[in-house]
Amino acid sequence: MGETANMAAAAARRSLKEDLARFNCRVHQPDDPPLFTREPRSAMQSVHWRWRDLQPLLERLGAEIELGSGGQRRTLRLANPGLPFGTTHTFWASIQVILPGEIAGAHRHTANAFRFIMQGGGATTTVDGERYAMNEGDLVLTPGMMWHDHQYEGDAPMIWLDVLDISLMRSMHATFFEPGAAELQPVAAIPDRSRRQYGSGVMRPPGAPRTQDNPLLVYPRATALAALQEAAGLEPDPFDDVVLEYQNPVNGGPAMRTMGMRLQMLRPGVHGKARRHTGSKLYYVVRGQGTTIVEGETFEWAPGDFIAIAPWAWHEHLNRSGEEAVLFQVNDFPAMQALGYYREETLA
Ligand code: GTQ
Ligand code: FE2
Repeated sequence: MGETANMAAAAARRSLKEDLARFNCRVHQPDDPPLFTREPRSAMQSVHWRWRDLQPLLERLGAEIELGSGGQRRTLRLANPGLPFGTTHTFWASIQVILPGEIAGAHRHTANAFRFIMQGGGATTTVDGERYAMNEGDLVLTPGMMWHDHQYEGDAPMIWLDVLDISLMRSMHATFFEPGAAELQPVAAIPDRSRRQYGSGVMRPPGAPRTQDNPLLVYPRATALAALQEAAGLEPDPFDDVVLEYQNPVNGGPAMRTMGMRLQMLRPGVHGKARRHTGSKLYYVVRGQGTTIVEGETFEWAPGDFIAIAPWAWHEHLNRSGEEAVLFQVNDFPAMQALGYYREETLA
């Protein structure tokens, strides 16, 4: 084609585009970006947050940020530098700081949330009237639209990891939030009801629950660690060494609808196989030291560190130390699986 013919063709394409746009329509033209990529491409970055950097920031937050009323929270958010919002494209992870005598007032929202207690103990959280103690290593769930407030009477600041599927909720345009009528909810006469009913993991009151929704709201540290010790007697997992998922005791599925939580032990000398998958995840180092290699980048982690893994990024874990390492993990696999978008690949 000559120069004039080229210009005429470009003008015709532009004219077609403009005519279609007037009616809120489009057609794919050769100079448009493709609809699909061969494999996932994510702006999310794999990131390592170090406890030695986070700790002074948490102290500053405690000293400089007032905790307001109306359901406010004081949190240090782990912000992904590749994204405008979120720790990953599906969830926000934050470290919540609560000081002696404080109340984080009642509210509810569509986002699903949970807390994994990082340091300290003695706070309580009330979820739809059910009150739970929060102590180091415990996992407490706040499923979507359940009322929740936190109260702390201890004598030193306490911190926990909060994870909410806020980025997913926002991308689904499904944000609802309501402040509570009062700062604290009325508390039911029987404490820890769901743990008394379902918390042993092996026994429960007879009779079928009415729904498949997870009735269990708390997973105490001692229960989770005992299960992990038992699992250490199984054949090792080729990727994760010893790994267990926090389960919905009614159907054996993940504890939350959108987010999966796991506890993992990497024993000294272990070198897990590499894997990549759709969906994102975040590790919190509960104890020990180790290495995670993500797309050729080496993250040397220590207690209190966080590591986010981007979608479809190759990653593998090593423990070159002489002691066991324990990682807590949150992922978005339940949401991905519900939508049929979960895929993974491993090296042969
Ligand atoms: O504790 O209810 O980190 O609503 C973000 C939003 C914690 C909470 C967060 C929340 C909460
Ligand atoms: Fe909340």
